[in-house]
Amino acid sequence: MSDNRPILVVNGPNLNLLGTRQPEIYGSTTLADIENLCRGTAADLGRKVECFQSNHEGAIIDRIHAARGTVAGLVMNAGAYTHTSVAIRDAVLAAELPLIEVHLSNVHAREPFRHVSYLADIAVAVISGLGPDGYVAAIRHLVARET
Ligand code: CA2
Repeated sequence: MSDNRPILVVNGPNLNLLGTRQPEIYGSTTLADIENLCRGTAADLGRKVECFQSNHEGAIIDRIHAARGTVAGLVMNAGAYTHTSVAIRDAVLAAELPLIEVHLSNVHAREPFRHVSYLADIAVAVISGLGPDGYVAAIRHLVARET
């Protein structure tokens, strides 16, 4: 059955800097561009997104807690916290939300510490290396799997 609740899009630390530095890795798209892309993708499917970005682990955890029962799913680029945070993993488990883990870059083509994810095994899917298209695919998939 289809779900009318919004999809939560969370971006973690330093992703507010997108489009300003390291374009060779992360491209020239800004966070605002990505959030607008997510809004447009959801709108095409008759849905809404709620977008949240924070550089603070606790703030991300609080936002995930608040999402329990109120959103249909979670698209999250937890940035570097992906590779370190048991606490964010535990928050996703506690919130009981379907998660798609997204990364702009292909983390498996980068340093070994980026190959570790505390989220991948509790995610529906991991999308890494598709740039902003990864967010689009994640939203589409979360909506498609409801039916
Ligand atoms: O590829 C991704 O999306 C990452 O989640 C981005 C994180 C990185 O720690 C992960 O390993 C992979 C870092 C985001 C930093 O974003 C910046 C953007 C512009 C300038 C500087 C950093």
